[in-house]
Amino acid sequence: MKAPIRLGEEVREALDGSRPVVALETSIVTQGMPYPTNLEAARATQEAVRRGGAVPALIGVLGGELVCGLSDGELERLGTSPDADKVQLRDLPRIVAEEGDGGVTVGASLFTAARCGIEVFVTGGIGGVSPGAGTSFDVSADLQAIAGHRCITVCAGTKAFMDVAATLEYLETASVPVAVWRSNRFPWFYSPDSGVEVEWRVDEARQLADAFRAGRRLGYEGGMLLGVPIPAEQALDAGTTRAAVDYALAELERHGVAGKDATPFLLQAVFEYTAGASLVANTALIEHNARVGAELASALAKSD
Ligand code: PSU
Ligand code: MN
Repeated sequence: MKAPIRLGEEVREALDGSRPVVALETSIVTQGMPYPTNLEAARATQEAVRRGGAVPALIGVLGGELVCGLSDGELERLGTSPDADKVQLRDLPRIVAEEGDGGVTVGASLFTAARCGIEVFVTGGIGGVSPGAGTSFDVSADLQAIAGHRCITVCAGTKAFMDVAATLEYLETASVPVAVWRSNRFPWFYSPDSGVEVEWRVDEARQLADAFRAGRRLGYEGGMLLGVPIPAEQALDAGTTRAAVDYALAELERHGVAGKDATPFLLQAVFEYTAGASLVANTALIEHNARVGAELASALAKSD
């Protein structure tokens, strides 16, 4: 049997030397963005991590091998493969056994990052509590994974078509500390402000690094969440986000799409409604998150 998780060489060296590493997901590459933007965005995100002084670790499944630290060739293979699955945490055992290919969601990425000892993970937007969750029970598995793995997730909020207030309620129930970067309100993915207030604002990476360390000393085993508002000059205005989300949710209902296909469907509907502007914003926000994530990983490395 192969080793359960293969580390990319650069990632292994960085971890061995206790240098900062930032984990990255790939469901955004295989389902979240169209080719070739998916590859361009993944490369730009890795570049932003490097500029911030950390080593990027793209996670994915290739031929049944769970890899933490995909090479550029492997990224390209994943981003052009028509058979690449969306691998949620529960899909990992099956896809590995079937020797399949797949992009990993936030949940599956956090599982992998935590097992490799990586403490910072960057994504665009996390899954959340969907607006119809009261009857559909559609609550993303990302939330449980954030609660259950000792890693800080850096995101621009939950995806805009989720119920932000309900998602934050869920995270409170799950005892996940939620901080927002230089703002008092949780971000809204394509737009900087969801209108929902949070208790914890951080203005410097060190503040969050200190809290993470404190949690570790106390024996806190869970994760933390950092919401990073998209920079205003790259954001969609709130009215556009609202209208695009309403349109996408109506389309979802009209087509009866549910389960793991819902998120890719909604992203595509928002893309169509905004004539591509959502994709530009999505690329910008993940790059920005990567910069903040690298700062955070550096602060954590220093505080060890
Ligand atoms: N945000 C994006 N694009 C994406 C996703 C999030 O802008 O593709 C992916 C992430 O991988 C996230 C997943 O973990 O969608 C959540 O899916 P679901 O809502 O089905 O749990
Ligand atoms: Mn869902």
